[in-house]
Amino acid sequence: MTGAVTSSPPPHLVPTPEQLTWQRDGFGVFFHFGVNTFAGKEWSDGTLSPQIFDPTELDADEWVRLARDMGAKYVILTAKHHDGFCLWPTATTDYSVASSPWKDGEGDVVREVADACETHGMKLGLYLSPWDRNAPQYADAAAYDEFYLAQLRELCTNYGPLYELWFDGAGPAGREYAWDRIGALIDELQPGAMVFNMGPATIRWVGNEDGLAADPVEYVTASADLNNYDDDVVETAEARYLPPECDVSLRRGWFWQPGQEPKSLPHLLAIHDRSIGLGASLLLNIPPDRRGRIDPEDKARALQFGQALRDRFGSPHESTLAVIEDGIEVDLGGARQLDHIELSERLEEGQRVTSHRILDSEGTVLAEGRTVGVRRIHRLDQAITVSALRIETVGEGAVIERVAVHDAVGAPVPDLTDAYRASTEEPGS
Ligand code: FUL
Repeated sequence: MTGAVTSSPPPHLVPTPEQLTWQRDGFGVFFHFGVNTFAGKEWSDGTLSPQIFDPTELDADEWVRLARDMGAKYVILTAKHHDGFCLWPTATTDYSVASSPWKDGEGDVVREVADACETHGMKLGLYLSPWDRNAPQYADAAAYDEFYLAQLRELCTNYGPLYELWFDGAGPAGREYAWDRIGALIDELQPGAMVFNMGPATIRWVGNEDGLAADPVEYVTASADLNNYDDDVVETAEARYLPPECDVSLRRGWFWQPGQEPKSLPHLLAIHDRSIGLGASLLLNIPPDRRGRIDPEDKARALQFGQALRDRFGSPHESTLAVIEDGIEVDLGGARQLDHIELSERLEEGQRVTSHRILDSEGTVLAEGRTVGVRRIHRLDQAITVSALRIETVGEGAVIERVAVHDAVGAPVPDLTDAYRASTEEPGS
C-alpha cells in the first residue's frame, strides 16, 4: 500500500528502525529475582544478608524457554533492584551473588540468562535500578554516579547485545543521576538498546503497573510518568517519539512470594487487549521462585495464556487493500468468518491515524476507535461472515498498511468485563 504523505516530519517525531523493531516485537517477559525472593519482600533496604540468596535448582533455560513458548520476543532481568544486590559478580561491590552460597559464590545469574537467550533466540534486556539502598556512595551523588556507571559498563560489556535497558524511576523524589554520561556510555557500548523512560529514553512507561494502555495511544509525547509512588513526571524540552511499554506482574507482587496466585486467563487476555491490542508493548513479569524455577502454577497459566493467544491470533488471514475515495477497501478473497480485526498503520513517517472506523459493505460500523499504530486489534461481540470491509481513517498522511482478520471460534473468547484489577498496594520495605 502506498499513500500520500504530505510532509516529512523531523527525525524525533518518527521511529528509529530499532524503535520500530521493538514495537513490532511487542511482547516481553520480566524476571524479578534477587534477595527479596528469599525474604518474602517486594522492596528491601540493602541490609538483607547475601547468605539468603541460595536457589537450589536455578534454571534460567526454563525461564527463557517459557517466555519463548508464550510468544514473547525478549526478556528483562533485574540485574540489580533497589536493594542493591547484584545478580552478577560485579567488581563494584561485595553485595552480589559472589558473596552468596549459591554455586559457592562462583555463579552469575545474568550470564545464565544471557546464555539461555542465545540458545533460544530471545533478546536480552537488563534492569539496573538507579536507586540503590545498599551502596554507601548513594549519599554522595558524584561518587555514586561513578559507581553506577561502572556497573552499567560491566553489564553493557560482558553479556553480548542488549535489547533494552530498564531504568526504574522509583527512589527519592528529585534525585538526579548522570544521564548525559549514562547516555554516552550506552551510545558507546550498546547503541541499539532501547532505553526505558529515563535519561536518553527511547521508550516510555505507560503510567500504571496494571499493564493497561488506553485509546488513544500516542507515540509522540513530551512527558511520561516517572513511577507508581509519587506524581513525578519526566519531561523533555520538545515532544519525541516514545512508544509505551505496559508492565504488569503475573502475580500480585513483582517478586515471588508464597501464597500468591497467577492472574486468571481472562484477566491476562484483557491485559493483552489493552496493551498489545492498543498498539503498546506488554512486559509481563513472571518471577522465579526460591528454587530458581518457575512456580508450577505460574508456568501452567503462562503457557495457557500463550496457547490462548495462538488460538486467537496464530492463523491470521491477510487481506488485499485498495485505496478508495473515503478510505480503504479490504478484500478478504471470499467470504470469511471472523471475530477479530487487526489493523496496522505505516509508521516510518510517524504515527498519523487519529481516529478510524471499520464498516461492512452495507455501511454498518463494526468497530471504531482513535489510534491504530503498530497494531490495533478489535474484538467483535460476535463472529460475522463477510468478504469485504471498509476502513475509514482520520489523520493527515495516514496509511493503513495491513489488515488481518482472525477467527477464534473453538477458542474461548472470554468475557473481559471486570477482568481488570487495579494494583493499589504499595510494596513494604
Ligand atoms: C517499580 C519498582 O519499585 C517495583 O519494585 C518493580 O520493580 C516495578 C517494575 O517497578 O518502580
